[in-house]
Amino acid sequence: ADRSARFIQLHVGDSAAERDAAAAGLMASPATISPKHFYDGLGSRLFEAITELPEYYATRTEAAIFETHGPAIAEAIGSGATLVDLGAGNCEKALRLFPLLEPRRYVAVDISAEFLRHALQRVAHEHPAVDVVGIGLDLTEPLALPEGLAGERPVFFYPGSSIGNFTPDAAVELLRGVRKQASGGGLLVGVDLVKPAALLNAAYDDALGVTAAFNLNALRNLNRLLASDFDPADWRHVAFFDAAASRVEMHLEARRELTVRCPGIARRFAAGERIHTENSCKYTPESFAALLGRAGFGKPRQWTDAQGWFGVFWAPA
Ligand code: AVI
Repeated sequence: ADRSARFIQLHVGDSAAERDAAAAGLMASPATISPKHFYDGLGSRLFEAITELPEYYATRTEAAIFETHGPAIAEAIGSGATLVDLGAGNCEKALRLFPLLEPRRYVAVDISAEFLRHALQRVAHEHPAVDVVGIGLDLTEPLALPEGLAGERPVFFYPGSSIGNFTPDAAVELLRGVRKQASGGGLLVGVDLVKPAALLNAAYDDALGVTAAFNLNALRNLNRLLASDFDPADWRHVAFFDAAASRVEMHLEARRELTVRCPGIARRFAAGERIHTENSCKYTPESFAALLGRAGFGKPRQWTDAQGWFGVFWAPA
């Protein structure tokens, strides 16, 4: 018989605090929009499209690492754990691990609750032996899973280099929280590695303009949250690798002088002025192992592709 997925909403979006934070980012100099505002239903679908772009190597390179080293990774981790999928999206990556890890329970966490709910219906239908639980949560909020949910041997799964969207200090903070809840288990995490700037620049500024649409969609989401009047047509997508900071930065640049208005706020932008929307930090195998150490994890195992473009780390808690 089918089992249905349970769903728990831990963080409710559109709260007053979220609006205040978004308004403060808009008024800041330089202005900022948190990358969490990319991911409404459309944004999640645009991100799925990004992962299929020829320029965006990350998703397929990570998948190839799991394909090649799956058995070794499974041997390091063991089977029958609770798989806690951080930023589950369409759950596809975790589903590929099911035959290797044979989890008892699958806990999928994502900010885009509706998108996740939809994906989990399929997971529960296709894997009736697995206890499937969805959690609607913004990972910029402290991660506190309901008591007992992670089980005795929690395996946290954080693929896709989403950890790169936090600054290193914020990443350590997030991973410390994960480690505390992963006791008896550990963290399986995918990390994008430093590579030639031309490859990185193309990956974040693709020829079809899908990444540009993904970036601009944050303005629609902000309009919904703040009742602001951003017109995406006034803004240009900008993305570049900053080698000194070891990160790709995404920005939206005003095509002309303009003023964005919402209740109680008028923010003037000069032509060419930018809103910083995302950092995507790139690590070396050594710098990421050091970051895991700062978060309190034990010595990690790591696997990479032949070109050394992407790394998968298993860090015992
Ligand atoms: C989700 N995250 C890991 C993506 C990245 O590569 O930083 C988001 C993204 N931004 C632009 N393209 C993809």
